[in-house]
Parts: sequence; structure tokens; C-alpha cells
Amino acid sequence: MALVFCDGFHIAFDSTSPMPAGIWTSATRLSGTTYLGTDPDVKRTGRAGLRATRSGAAGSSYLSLSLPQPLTELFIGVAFRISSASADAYYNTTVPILALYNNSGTTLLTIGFNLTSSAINVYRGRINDGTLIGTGTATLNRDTWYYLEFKIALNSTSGVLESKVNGNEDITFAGNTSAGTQAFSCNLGLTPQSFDRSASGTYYFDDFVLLDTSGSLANTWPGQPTVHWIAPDGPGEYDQWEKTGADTAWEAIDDWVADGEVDDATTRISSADEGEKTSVALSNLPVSGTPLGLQVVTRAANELPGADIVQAFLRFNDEDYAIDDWIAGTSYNVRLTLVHASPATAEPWTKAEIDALELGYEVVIEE
Ligand SMILES: [Ca+2]
Ligand SMILES: [Ca+2]
Ligand SMILES: [Ca+2]
Repeated sequence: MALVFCDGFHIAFDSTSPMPAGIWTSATRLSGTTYLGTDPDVKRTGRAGLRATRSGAAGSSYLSLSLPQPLTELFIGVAFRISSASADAYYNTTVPILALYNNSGTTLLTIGFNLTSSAINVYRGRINDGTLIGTGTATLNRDTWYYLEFKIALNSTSGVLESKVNGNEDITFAGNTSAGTQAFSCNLGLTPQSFDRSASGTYYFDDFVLLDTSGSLANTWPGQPTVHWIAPDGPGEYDQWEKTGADTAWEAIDDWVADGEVDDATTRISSADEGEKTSVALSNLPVSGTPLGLQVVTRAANELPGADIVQAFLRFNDEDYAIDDWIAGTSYNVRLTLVHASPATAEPWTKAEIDALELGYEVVIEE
């Protein structure tokens, strides 16, 4: 592992539909507002970003991410912009923006924004009844994007909490960082704590990355990365799957937030025949630099009984590289596939390799 998860908040969801299960959940917490948007205000980079807003009624406003595996040491990077906020008496002067939980739902660590000092404050546990362990000195102006990075080792004696704002060191703490030893989930948003309180305001988030420290790639401070969606944008080498609701395979599977909600069976590709392949070209990476990793997001369902396996592959330099296979459930669900290194070299991806990629799927029937 290295890159565990990333999100540029591009894909698929409109203002009121629930998030497709499998990535962020609890999106109903954000219903009633346009929480993924393409407006320049909402996004830092790429095509869209995330808005979390509340008008002060009791309740929470956040997205919840179940981590693919429990994490003890991690790096989190997220672009953050606060437009306005006010806290109720419960929070006093610090509003939470990100919280980590164990598998019992206990809040391990909360990252907050102090409305008086306009600095990042970090609490072991919750803000209202936890312990302040880190007080940042960088001042975050309203309506301005900042890139926040956190190095977190969860431990009751030898823990580490360090942070950066726009690449500059902000908080350094060593000691008891956590009420538990492993994080199982992460909440991001306005009032992302494990209780409903009234707080009002509007936050924006973008370019979220989560890294762990195992492996040799992307295992340290992320820098100030941008998360881009390389969208299906043309035909690939193979074209055997049936197209529904679109003339081409790439148009059937390029759904994103600007199209409205995920349309599942309405525009899709499908196949029930062993060995059939379809692949699509992908848009080029709009930035240079060495990618932290590649995350493939597939929404798939298995409408036939039996064990039809979806085999996902990447193709470049005239070579197919299998990256993942799974038996999709009977309902549409999201599958995340992390491809940390170039399968051709086992070295970090290059922009040239990413730009040349096709993404494909093959049907495999289990005997
Ligand atoms: Ca974005
Ligand atoms: Ca579609
Ligand atoms: Ca391309």
C-alpha cells in the first residue's frame, strides 16, 4: 500500500441523490445542498469539488469514508477553504473539519478550525470533550484555498501528529495522539463528529489524498497534489461489449457529476460472454510531475446468476495488464482499484504512460 484513496470529487453525484455505496457514504447528511459542484468557487482543481454547508439547525454535514484497511500511520492531504462558519456553545470556538474513528465509532482524532485565531487545531478525541494536542500558527483567511497535510501515527504513548499548511510546517506534536490504535473510518465535512450539533457555515474541500507508510512509493508527505479524473474520451483497442444508451463504449461509461447522478443501467456496457473485451481511451493528465498513484473507479453489477468475474485491465504500449478481478454484486456498487506503480516497470507511473492508457474490462466465467 501507499496511496490508499484519493478523490477530486468529480464523479457522478448530483445535489440530492445518495452517494453510490462504496466510496463516501452518509451523503444524505449533505442533502439539500449542491455538495459536488463544477463552479469555480467549489473546486480547487480539476472539474469539480465538494461543498459542505449547514444553516445552523441541529445535525451534521459530512461524508464518511470506510478505510480499505485499518490504518495506524497515515498521511492525509486535503484542500480546504472556509467561506463562513459559526459554532454553537458545544464546540466553543473550534469547528471540526475532519475526524478519524475506530471500529467502535469512537472518535480518535479531530482536526478543527479555530474561528478566533483562524488556525488549525487538533484534538485527541472530540473537540468538546477531548484534549487539544496541536495548535497551528498559520492564519487561514476566509474564502481562500489552503492545502492541508497531516502526518498521523495513532498511539497512546509514541504517537506523532504533524501538519503543514501550503507546504509549510504548522504543527509538531509527539506523544498521546489517539484514544485508539487504528483508524477504520474518516469523516470529512462540517461537523464531522460522532454527534449532531448545530453549527452553521460553508466549507469547501478538494484534492483529497490518503496515504499509508507501507511500501516504497507515496509513503510520505503528499506535497500539495491535485487529483484529476482522466475520463473515458475515445474508443480503445477492443469493442466487444454491448452498448446501451450510447453509441460508443466510452460515452456509456463516462458519467460524472455534470451529467447528474450515476445512471447505472441507463447508459452502460455489458457482456455475458467469456473472453469478450472492451477498452476505452482516457483523457490525458492535465499536469506534469510524478503521479502518486492511479485509482480506477468502476461501478458494476452482475445481472446473471453464477460467478461471472469482471477482469479489469489497463492497456498501453500494445500490452494488456490485468489489474483487478472481482464478482460484482447483484446491485450496482463501486469497486476501487489502486494501481500504485506502472505495471510495465514496477516504478512510479509517468505522465507519458498515463496519457497512453486505455482502461478495459473482460468477462471471465468461473467454472
Ligand atoms: Ca477537484
Ligand atoms: Ca453510464
Ligand atoms: Ca490519453
